[in-house]
Amino acid sequence: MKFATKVIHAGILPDPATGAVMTPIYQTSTYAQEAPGKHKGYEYARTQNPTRTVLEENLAALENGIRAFCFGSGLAAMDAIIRLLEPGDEVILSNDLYGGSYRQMVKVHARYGVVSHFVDMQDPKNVAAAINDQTKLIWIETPTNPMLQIVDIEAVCQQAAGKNILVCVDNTFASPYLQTPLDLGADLVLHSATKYLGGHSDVVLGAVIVKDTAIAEKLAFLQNAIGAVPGPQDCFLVLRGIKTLHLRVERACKNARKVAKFLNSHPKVGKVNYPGFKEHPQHKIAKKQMRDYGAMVSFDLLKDSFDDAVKVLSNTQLFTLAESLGGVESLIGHPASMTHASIPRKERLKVGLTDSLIRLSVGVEDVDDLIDDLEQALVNL
Ligand code: P1T
Repeated sequence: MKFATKVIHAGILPDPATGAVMTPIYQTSTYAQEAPGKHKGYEYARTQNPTRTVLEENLAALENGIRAFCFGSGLAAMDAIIRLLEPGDEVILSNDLYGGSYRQMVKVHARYGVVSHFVDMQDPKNVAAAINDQTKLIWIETPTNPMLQIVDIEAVCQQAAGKNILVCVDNTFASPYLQTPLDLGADLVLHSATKYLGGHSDVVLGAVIVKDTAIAEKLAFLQNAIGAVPGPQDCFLVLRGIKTLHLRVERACKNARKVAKFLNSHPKVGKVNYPGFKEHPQHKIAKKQMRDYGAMVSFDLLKDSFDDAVKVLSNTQLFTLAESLGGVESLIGHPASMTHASIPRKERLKVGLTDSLIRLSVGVEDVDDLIDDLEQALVNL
């Protein structure tokens, strides 16, 4: 099945009980049993829910995995993955990544003995240099949030091969329409389905997709034992969003290309981070592993001024100032004070996350209106 067919049909059949074409929202906490242990495969809704089952089967198909597990948020999904590890185990992560992922490793898992190393993954050799006998997991974000660096998934997986090290790719920024990391050698894929999968800024949900039965069994146990599961209505919303994933992402990528070009030639703008530019240091890798270059763009101002950044952020009319990304509407954000505020300034500056860095999630509106909006916000600096 091709991608555009999978989003609509994979794992989705008319409801067996009624024929309902749209997956029903099974708003129930429990299921009637005929006799103890005699039931239809559903016992209690933390363990299984039919709406969630359909979403999990659809996600497994989109990422070319064997099973998917849904959680109450992207960070809850990350927490389940880290709980595959033992105290003393070490994790190597991209040094540019979502602030909440950094905070979870440094402020939560570190207390239970899981050690994090943050390295520049733009060069896979840096990953190789950080591997030791305790390394059990490599955590890749690509494109990275918010600097839009690209990590060569295949090359990093080769560094981990044969060493009993799992590789997880946070595929939130790309979505499975643009990139399928399991095909490139990764063991796990994480999604904040809050973003492109949901696509309408109306739901918070996370997912993990795997290709190995033994890891699937461990995650199924953790999902039930810890219980950070999403409700059926949220699963329904993500399922509905996924049906148009390819159309939305295709259009958003097209818009982002034009927005990035506009910014790149603007006299008030400094560096524009967008993997679609030939000058982007990993453009060739992006071209190799992605279908298109995504719809996230970040840039700083020629004069690195926090006050000027605040002016731009406060003056856009169509780009809404808000955290999050991946919805149909364009958003604008300030990573240093918003999504990445939990990362110490010194660490942020190391990857180029300046005080004036502005991040755009380009939506599916008419791109001329988006460009006019940015122009009027930049013109009076
Ligand atoms: O918000 P949640 O569903 O828990 O997902 C966390 C998460 C994980 N991974 C990446 C790459 C992310 O960007 C996020 C959430 N990010 C934002 C809210 C943001 O504005 O960047």
